[in-house]
Amino acid sequence: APRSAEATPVTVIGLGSMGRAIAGAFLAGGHPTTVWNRTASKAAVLASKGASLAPTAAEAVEAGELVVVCVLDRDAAQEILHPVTDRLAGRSLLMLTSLSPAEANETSAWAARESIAFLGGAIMATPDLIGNPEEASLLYAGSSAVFELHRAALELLGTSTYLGDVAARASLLETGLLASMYSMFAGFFHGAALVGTQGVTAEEFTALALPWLKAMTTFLPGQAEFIDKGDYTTDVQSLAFNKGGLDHIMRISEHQGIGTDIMKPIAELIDRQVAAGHGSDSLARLIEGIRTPKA
Ligand code: FVH
Repeated sequence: APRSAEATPVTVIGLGSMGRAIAGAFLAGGHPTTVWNRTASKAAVLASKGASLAPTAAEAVEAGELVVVCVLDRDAAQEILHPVTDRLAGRSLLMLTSLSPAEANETSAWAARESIAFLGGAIMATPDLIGNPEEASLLYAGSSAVFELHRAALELLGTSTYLGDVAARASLLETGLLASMYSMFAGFFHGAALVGTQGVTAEEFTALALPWLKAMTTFLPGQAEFIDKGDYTTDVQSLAFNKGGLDHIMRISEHQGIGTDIMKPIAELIDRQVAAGHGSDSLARLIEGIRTPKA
């Protein structure tokens, strides 16, 4: 795309598979884009698309109003950024390196001490999805000024959601979303193993699982309401009712000779709540058992 006079100069530090996709999206959006990577050869394709290659991280920082860092982890990011702290002062720093919530808050506090405007981010996408707003979602937390100032550039990467000024939030929400994803996949794998004992293929199972799971997601807002109110009173599908369902799954799974590693913890969570006298409450009460792990 032609470079527009108004497009903010951006810098991308870290050209692994994600950093290359990010820099590519900025270039496609017409932003003057400077890149730096420890292994310089990874910048070649971006150079052929018009990126400027900075010989050092310091020079890369100086070229960008928005400096995006997407390297392996916090230690790698610190190794690169701490020696160039003075050059970052007065610029916008967007950290797209995966950080824990505590690391995100520490990085934000460091940036504040050094007069660096800091925005933390979490990428809910794989590199091939970057640039596609329907598939790629990015979560941001930290400086609202940085988010608003560079919003148009950020939208080039994917759908952008700002979560407030506490930097830890992006990482925390990312982790919650990933936990939901892994448990959904694990449940699907359990189901596929179970039906496979009677020769049903995973493909056949998927054709039924897709509309089923989609229909089940419509119950999530109702579950959220129970949780947020802290009131699990219900007259439908109580924990006692769901205990019957889980006992059934455990029995059939054992009978069919497959493992119960995925389902057992769910059955145990239900058992604990029922044993504590909450059998008539909603399934959403399981969150109380998760919040207070078994001693
Ligand atoms: N790829 C993905 O699907 C996920 C999606 C969710 C978010 N993650 C996070 O993004 C960060 C980068 O991930 P990546 O996939 O680009 O990772 P790699 O392809 O392995 O590239 C790693 C880059 O980090 C550089 N690097 C590593 N250690 C150092 C260091 N000590 N000093 C300087 N740079 C370092 C590495 O450089 P090089 O090996 O090419 O020289 C790469 O540029 C990550 O936080 C994911 O969790 C991606």
